[in-house]
Amino acid sequence: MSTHRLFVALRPPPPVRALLLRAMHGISGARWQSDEQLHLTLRFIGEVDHHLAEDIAAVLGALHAPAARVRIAGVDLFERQGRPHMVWARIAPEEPLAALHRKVEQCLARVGIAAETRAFVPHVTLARLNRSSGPVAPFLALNGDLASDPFLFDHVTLYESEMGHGGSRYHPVARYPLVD
Ligand code: 2AM
Repeated sequence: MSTHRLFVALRPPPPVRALLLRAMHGISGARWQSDEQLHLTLRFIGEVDHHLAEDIAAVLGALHAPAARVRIAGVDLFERQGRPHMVWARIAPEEPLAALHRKVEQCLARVGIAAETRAFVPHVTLARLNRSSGPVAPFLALNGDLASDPFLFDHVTLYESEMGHGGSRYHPVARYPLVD
């Protein structure tokens, strides 16, 4: 049976994506995210069958949570095995995002999705790096303090991820409004 690779995310509004996209250059060999790919994952679900995908889409309809007022608060690096692995944007404050993460987790528990064991680290991935990527220090020196005006995450999106050779494509499956 076919499966669906799902995740729940927040989509930055257009002016915030434009700010991020303007900053996204200056590391040779980096795989920069496209506008369509920019998001903040609240909960990665992974592969589920069609029936569970429908149950997840339905149960998220019960998500009654406040919209999160936040801002872009800098750009940073994740390392893996001592090498730069990913460039990402920080969103602050983190508490409203952590609260949303917990609410999504509670909804998913109702359809039998086991609680996540990894710590929730809110981030918007900007670029994926590999061994052949160029130095990141000049980019970080320029953008480490990248900041936006405050903005609102006013809905949550359930996405399906389709993995391909040119990177993943993310298809919105359903949107759930947050309360302003
Ligand atoms: P990333 O951008 O930090 O890699 C779709 O793949 C989204 O789910 C991405 O935001 C990705 O985070 C996240 N993701 C992918 N695999 C994951 C995993 N195993 N655990 C947590 N998040 C994951």
